[in-house]
Amino acid sequence: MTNPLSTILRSKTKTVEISRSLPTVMIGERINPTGRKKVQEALAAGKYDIVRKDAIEQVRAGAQVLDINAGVPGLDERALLTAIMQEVMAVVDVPLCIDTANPEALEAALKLYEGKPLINSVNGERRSLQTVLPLAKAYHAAVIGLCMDDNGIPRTAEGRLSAAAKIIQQATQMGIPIEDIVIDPLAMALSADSQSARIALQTIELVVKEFGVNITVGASNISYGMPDRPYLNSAFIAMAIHAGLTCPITNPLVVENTTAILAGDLARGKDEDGMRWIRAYRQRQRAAAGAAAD
Ligand code: THG
Repeated sequence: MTNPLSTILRSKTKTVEISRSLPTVMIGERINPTGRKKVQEALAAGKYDIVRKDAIEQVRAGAQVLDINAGVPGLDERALLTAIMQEVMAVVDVPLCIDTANPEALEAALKLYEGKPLINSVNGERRSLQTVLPLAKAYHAAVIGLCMDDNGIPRTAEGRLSAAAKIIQQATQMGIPIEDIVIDPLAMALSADSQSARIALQTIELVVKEFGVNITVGASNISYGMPDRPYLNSAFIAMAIHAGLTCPITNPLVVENTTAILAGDLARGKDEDGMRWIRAYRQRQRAAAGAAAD
């Protein structure tokens, strides 16, 4: 096993370290208008109160990084992404994960950001490598590399390892430190392919063994189209932590997600004396008692 690498992210005043020898870092997924009609309508009307609430609640629930996605059909992504980031930075001070496939929006976001963000994402396609990696380098940002290339998403873990290797090779050749690359194995819906979670898990194992880099994953993707989504997501999260996941993109307001992360960390020896597990339990007890008293 390669030594665990440390990815450092920074906001104006906070530093977050992601490493396999530290507890798992939760990246909050909720600032994402995709599939949220009400949020799309509010943003189109220039209303940002939902965004601010989503930011505050996720950080309160333990998110150490927030993913920011501003993809609303028909709206200018560059203007919307920077506006959302400013709203978020006004209410919380955690590092941001800039979730866009639009290079102009990405550059505007990087220009604006005070700190060291995580770019979400680059992939192994020629055009993506050529546009995103120079931006990551110029702005000293960390970057998520998706395990796909010009031929699409490989069907095997070995194929995805090759896509990761290509991204890591090109990035490091340009002078981006390997510890600033976070690999996403790509978790796809189990409803479309019952092997998708297994392939993602195996990809994590191979990439960790070969490179020791940090690993993210969109943890709720696998349950898309299935009933009882939280149970599937939480089982997958715990298994992925065992495989080497270090910073899932997930909904911190769902207790099955936060407990799966804490349980995975405790089971992997990343929670000394189980203190984080016990503290989270007590917090939930207090919250329940408070709610009952209201
Ligand atoms: N990898 C990387 N980035 C990603 C993904 C990934 N960014 C986007 C996505 N996948 C992760 N983010 C989300 C955000 C929301 C949901 C799923 C993934 C989601 N939303 C609810 C739904 O569709 O049912 C609706 C909103 C809600 O009520 O919470 O599931 O894979 N690098």
